[in-house]
Amino acid sequence: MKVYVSGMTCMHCKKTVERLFSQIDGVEKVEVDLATKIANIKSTKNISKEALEKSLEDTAYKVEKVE
Ligand code: 9UX
Repeated sequence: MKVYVSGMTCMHCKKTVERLFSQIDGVEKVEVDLATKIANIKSTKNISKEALEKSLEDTAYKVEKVE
């Protein structure tokens, strides 16, 4: 799945979002493309938008769209 995340500007942002999304149950692999602001997630089950939002709730990043 593809997740559009706003607020990321640097490599640290990328790493933080990748780490937080990786901690969600069922997520196997996360790769953030800083240029497009898209996090590509490989998972064993469907990850809800709510779960993604919750993982970023204490950060400056925001889930904009999930495809
Ligand atoms: Mo540095 Mo990336 O504060 O937000 S982690 S720009």
